[in-house]
Formats: sequence, C-alpha cells, structure tokens
Amino acid sequence: MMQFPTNLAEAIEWLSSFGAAGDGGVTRTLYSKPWQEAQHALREWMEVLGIETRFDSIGNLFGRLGAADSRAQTILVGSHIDTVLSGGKYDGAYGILAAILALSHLKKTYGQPMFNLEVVSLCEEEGSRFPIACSGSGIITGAYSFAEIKGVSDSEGIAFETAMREAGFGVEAENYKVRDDIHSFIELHIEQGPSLEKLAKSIGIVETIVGQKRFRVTVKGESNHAGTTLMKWRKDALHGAVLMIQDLYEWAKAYDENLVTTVGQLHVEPNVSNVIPGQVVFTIDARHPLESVLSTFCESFTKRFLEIASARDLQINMELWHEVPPVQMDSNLNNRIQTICNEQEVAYHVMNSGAGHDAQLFASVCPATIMFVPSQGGISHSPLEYTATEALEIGLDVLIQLLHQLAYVK
Ligand code: HGY
Ligand code: MN
Ligand code: MN
Repeated sequence: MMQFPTNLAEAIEWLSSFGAAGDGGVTRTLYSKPWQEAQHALREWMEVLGIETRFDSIGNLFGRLGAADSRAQTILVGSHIDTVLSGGKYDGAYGILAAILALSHLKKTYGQPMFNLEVVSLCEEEGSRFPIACSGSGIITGAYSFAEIKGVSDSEGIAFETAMREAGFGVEAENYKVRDDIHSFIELHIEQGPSLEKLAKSIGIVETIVGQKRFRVTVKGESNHAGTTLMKWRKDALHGAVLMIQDLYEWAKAYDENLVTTVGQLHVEPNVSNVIPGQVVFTIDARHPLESVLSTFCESFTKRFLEIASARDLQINMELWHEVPPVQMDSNLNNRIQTICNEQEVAYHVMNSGAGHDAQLFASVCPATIMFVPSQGGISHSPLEYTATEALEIGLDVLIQLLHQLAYVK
C-alpha cells in the first residue's frame, strides 16, 4: 500500500517523486508515465481521505465533497499537474496538494458543505509537450473543443488523441460536456517572481493576469557549403533569425517596462558546423497586462521580421499558436481574501501575474481568482524553484478560510 503524505511539506516531496529528473527538477508532461502515475496516486490519496474522485474524458482529475442539495453549484479549487521540462516541485503541484488538504480539513471539521467543493488536478497547463496550453481548463470551460486539440502533435509526431488514449482516456471525449455548474474557481500558486519576497509579503492577491501571445517562427534560406559560398551569395536563415531576435529584444526593452518577450526555443537545420543554415525555427512568448500594447508590439515586430526576410531573400512563416487576453480576477473573491489576511494579520500585496494560469480560462465562465505565496529568489520553471514550508502553510490557511466562507457560511 502506498504511503500517503500527512502534511504539505511531505506532499510536495511525495508528488515531486513522480517525474523526478536527475538535476533535482521535475518533468511530468501530459500523458507521460510520471503524469499518469501522479494522477492515479492523487486519486488514491483522495479516496483514502474520503473524497470521491473521478476523471473526465481527457484526464482532468476531480475530488468532490458533495453538498446535500443536488442543485447546488460547485466551488472548484486546484491547479495543473503537468510541468515544464526539468521544472520545479511547486508550480501547479502546490495548488493541487493544498486543495486536497483543505478539503480533507473542511470535511473533518465542518462536515458536508452547502456548495459542492471540488479539487481539480488539471491535466495540462504548460504547453510543454503539445503546442497547446491550458488544455485541461480549456476543455472544462469550452475555450477549446476536443475536435480542435485531438490532432495536435508533439515534437515526436505523436498526436494528442493517440497519447490520450494510450494513457487510458478519451472515452466519449468527442461529446465532452462543458461544465455549467461552476460557482467559482480558486487557484493557489507560487508567485514565480521576486515581488513578494522583496516586499516581505506572505500572500499575493492578483488583480490581472497578463495576456500572452506565443509564436512559432520559421525562417527559410538556403543550405550551402560554408567554405565556397561568399557572404554576398548567402541566404543564411540563422543570420536572418539573429537579426530578427536582436530587434525583438531591443524593441521590447524600449517599448514598455511591463512588456516581456522570450525566445525560448531555437532549432537550426541542418545544424552542422560547415553548412550554412537553410532553416531556423524559433519561438516567441510575448506578454503584457494590456491587450492593446501586446497587440501593437506583436504587429510591429512581425512587420520588422518581414522587412529583414525580404532584404535577405529569405522566406518567413509566423504561426500564432497560443494567445490568451489579459484577464481581471474577481474583485469579490479578492476582497474576501484581503479581509481574511487583515483578520489573520497576514501581510499581502495586490499585484498582477506575469505568469499565465488556468484561472485565466475559468474567469471567462465564472468568478475566478489566484493567490500567490513567495518564490525564493523569484525563481521558477527550474530545479531551484523553492518556497519555505511556513510560507506554503500560510497560503493553505488562507485557502481553508476562503473555502469555508464560500461553501459553509450562509
Ligand atoms: O508560462 C506560464 O506563464 C505558465 O507558467 N505556464
Ligand atoms: Mn508554469
Ligand atoms: Mn503554473
């Protein structure tokens, strides 16, 4: 029989063992073996705690404390189980584990809630395996249909639907019923930035989650011999890409302090030292709290890239594969959190989120919010990601109080 955790610190170590990478990081991509083991272990743990569980057809895991009234709406609380490659132990995992411990505590202390209380371990948020992000919350809220996502393939050419079915899911996926019973969605998450630590605050109350646009840029030139091809004859795809990326960063820095852009992936073909690169594929992730600024920035660098390509006789293709607008979090939920923090003398900071989160998707169908706890050194998406246990516990306490108010108090 598996040993289950008895507290948050143990739970973080326990869950991070599913997908533990040699460098101290965690890699748990959608439908991978570690992903499957983690989802099933969470399910077993919740069952032991007396929380009724179920999977939906694409692999979101739910743990439910049902209300007496069958017409009651559902308060959903949770985060994502997947990770980036060699990510940290806390991103996503913390929100799921805290939600499970909160429901277990509420069940023991207050019994049956007046609203259904559900933990959700969302199947995927990062977009680290398939070119789609927030597919778990996107399917639940109807932002995505299964037909739209089933054909996307990972870098090995494996289709979403194939991987899903091999992991044991997919029954009735085509007829996925978008949830219409969600009263509110609450996510507890690490900040993944330095603000709370710098300001010595314990809780981040998020007003806006920034909008983001993610592109895949393909620059095509001509492979040729590195020794016999004069510089003036070349159609060097890498040189073109470098000029584009250089302008992208320079323009972002000059554009607006809250605008961030990242080239996280770059593939050179044929990637041989004595061959002029014939093709380069690179990614762009651009984010800002205002849709207008984000859109005009993306339009301007797109125009610049076309200029660089035509001046160097290169072809270019820009694919926008993920975009999500900036989203306001729910002010009523945030006011409740603020009141709880004041009553408990917990120092909080009202802020924006530079990271994207599932709460962004839920905000389109119900009141949603996300609460942060500090990240040491502001580091995340890295094996060095760390948050002290005391800080994790403060977040859990505030979450328990918020859920108690929402689900038990008239
Ligand atoms: O990239 C993000 O903003 C999130 O951590 N997936
Ligand atoms: Mn993340
Ligand atoms: Mn996350």
